[in-house]
Amino acid sequence: MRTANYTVEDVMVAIGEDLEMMQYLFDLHGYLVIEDALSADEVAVLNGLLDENELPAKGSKNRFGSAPDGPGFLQWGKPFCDLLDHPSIMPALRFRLGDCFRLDRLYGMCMSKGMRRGGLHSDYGASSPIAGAPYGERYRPPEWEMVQGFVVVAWSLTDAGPGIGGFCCIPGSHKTEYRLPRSIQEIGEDSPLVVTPEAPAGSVILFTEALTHGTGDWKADHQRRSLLYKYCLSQMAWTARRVSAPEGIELTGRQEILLRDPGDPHRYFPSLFDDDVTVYRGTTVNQRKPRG
Ligand SMILES: O=C(O)CCC(=O)C(=O)O
Repeated sequence: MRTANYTVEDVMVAIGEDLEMMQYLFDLHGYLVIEDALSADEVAVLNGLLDENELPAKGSKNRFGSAPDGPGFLQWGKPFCDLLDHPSIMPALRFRLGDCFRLDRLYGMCMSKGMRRGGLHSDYGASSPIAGAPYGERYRPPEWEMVQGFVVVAWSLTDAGPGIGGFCCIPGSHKTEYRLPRSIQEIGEDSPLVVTPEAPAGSVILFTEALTHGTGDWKADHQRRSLLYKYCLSQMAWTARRVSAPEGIELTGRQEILLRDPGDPHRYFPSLFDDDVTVYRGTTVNQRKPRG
């Protein structure tokens, strides 16, 4: 384990890395890559299940297995459900989202050689479409506007990175109070400010939705395969629709919590980090037991 000798380019950390360092790097850059988050066997099993489920044809749309509106690709097998609370990601999700968070939506992305990029965007903060921030003026979100409560976990099932394509972003952009300049928006990943992090098969990229990010052109002969699980604070939601539990697949208690409706943390939504999850008067409250 490295301790203090990181450079500003470092975003790739190892499993078991010092959490303090991971937290700092995530906060600094707005994203983090965890190397070898999945074993080679886990990657092979997930890819095998994707092969059985016929991904979109070459060159056609790049998303598959989306939810809400059903369980999405969770229905394709237990290994997809086991990614919901995989031990490789839970410590990092916890330091970004606290003890109470939920899965808001998910989808997969596949791309074949020559497929074109997706524009740079962020869902929260100065560059989000709902903020309506004027270009070139400092934007301070009003008190009611949430900025950092969404984290995307993108599992890489095939190699992605510089010279290949995939997820790209402007490191640190989640902190800026200025809207993305139009000149950068126009050239997207060709801007020297945009990086495409190395994300080999088995690694996972975590990023805040306040980060300016996008999809680069896919240049490799192999297919891009990435599974995106989008988590948010328990009291938040992107839509009124929900990801439903897959049929015929047994979920753990913690996975069931992740699929719950939104609720105030601890009061109406239990901690994910407490084994003592107790149903209390129709709601679930951790560490509180019914009387009598
Ligand atoms: O992984 C990618 O290609 C980018 C995903 C994206 O744009 C998003 O999550 O909004």
